[in-house]
Amino acid sequence: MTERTLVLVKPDGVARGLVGEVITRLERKGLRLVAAELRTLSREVAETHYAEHRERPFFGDLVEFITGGPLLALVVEGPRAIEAFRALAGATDPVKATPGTIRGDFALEVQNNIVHGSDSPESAAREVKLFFPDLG
Ligand code: RTP
Ligand code: MG
Repeated sequence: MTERTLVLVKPDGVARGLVGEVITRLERKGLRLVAAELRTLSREVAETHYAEHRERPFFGDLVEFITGGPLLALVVEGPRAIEAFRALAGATDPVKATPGTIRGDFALEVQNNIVHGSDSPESAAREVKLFFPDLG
């Protein structure tokens, strides 16, 4: 069954020139791009996107980080795309992420972990709508 997920190349990934690397990896896997936009998030969109973490001690830093420069928002499609992209991304903490994953290969700090991928069908539906409200 085809599924859609929201992928972000976070501001650290864009600043480090890793956009092509991320897109190459997901296309090589067989996932397909449906939408793409380079944009700098407003505080409001960032706080909505990460609302589940509102009470966490790192929330303020996370919002500063994710609004701190342009990011690349992607909608990606394919069979079990949500799980497939999370597997490509690797564990949240890049030091624990397996080498061969995006985080495992390119990052060292938990906040600056290069990519985001929706974590469930409910999150994907909410996040795709937040970033691309006009997508059919
Ligand atoms: P994401 O939502 O960005 O795809 O990452 P995730 O599911 O793997 O991890 P999640 O628990 O949802 O955390 C969201 C993002 O917050 C930052 N973070 N910082 N300083 C910290 O302890 C900490 N913990 C998480 C990371 O950027 C993480 O991806
Ligand atoms: Mg998450």
